Amino acid sequence: MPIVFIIGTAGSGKSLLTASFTNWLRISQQDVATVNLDPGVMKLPYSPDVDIRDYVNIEKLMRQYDLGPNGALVMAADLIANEIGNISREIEAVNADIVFVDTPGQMELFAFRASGPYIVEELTKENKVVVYLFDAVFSTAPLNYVSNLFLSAAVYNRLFKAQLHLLSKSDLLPKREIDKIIDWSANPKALENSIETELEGTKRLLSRNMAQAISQLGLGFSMLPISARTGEGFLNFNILLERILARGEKYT
Ligand SMILES: Nc1nc2c(ncn2[C@@H]2O[C@H](COP(=O)(O)OP(=O)(O)OP(=O)(O)O)[C@@H](O)[C@H]2O)c(=O)[nH]1
Ligand SMILES: [Mg+2]
Repeated sequence: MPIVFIIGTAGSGKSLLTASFTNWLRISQQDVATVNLDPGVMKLPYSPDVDIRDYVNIEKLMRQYDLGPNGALVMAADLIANEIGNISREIEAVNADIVFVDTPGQMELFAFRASGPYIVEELTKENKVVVYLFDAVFSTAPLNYVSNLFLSAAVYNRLFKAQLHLLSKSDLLPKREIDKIIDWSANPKALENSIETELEGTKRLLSRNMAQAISQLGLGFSMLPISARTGEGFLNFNILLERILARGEKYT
């Protein structure tokens, strides 16, 4: 029962992808479970089989400890870590073929505090995969793209699980824009060319150095366009997931 963590910056499409991809898998008769790990979410586009809001209540934490929303989310992340045994048992009891975990909107709370990697490590002893979403709309400019690349490398560095990369909301961009970003992901020279032609001054220098640093990390990198609205890319996403789970590939 592998566990797939859907991670990405705020609003990158984690919850809608969890909803529509698990629906798509269910239509092809797969036994799928969903877990909501976002304690602050008000409304979800799916009914989670396991819901962190049954364990921690943000509004109650804000009232009880006189915290603002972010303080309460930090506290919630630590409380979730304390409940990890119970949550794991709940997931195991669902007994699905594959489990999709929708992570909190505030990615930095999940990936960059101590509790996030602990949760990823301890949430059952099953095989884990991280799916990192690049929001297509925010990836068209080379500097934004390279900054997000850095974030994804930082997430890999923190969680250290097999990680695959999706270009989410691909339906919102014309095909030539999508092709350009996919080309950047597959071909460092193409990214370098765009940095040299589209940017100037400090932005060019910064992007060039960041792109080179990522390249020197030696992390293999390719990206798949996907749309949680149209279902585009689902078939290829599923093939990639199956491959990564079968072979235990690291950073793809
Ligand atoms: N057109 C389009 N819109 C999308 C897609 N995926 C998500 N959205 C929209 O983008 C917004 C954010 O989507 P969510 O799924 O809530 O994103 P999220 O990453 O879960 O957001 P947080 O949990 O708040 O960080 C919503 O308005 C979605 O309807 C997509 O593939 N295509
Ligand atoms: Mg969400």
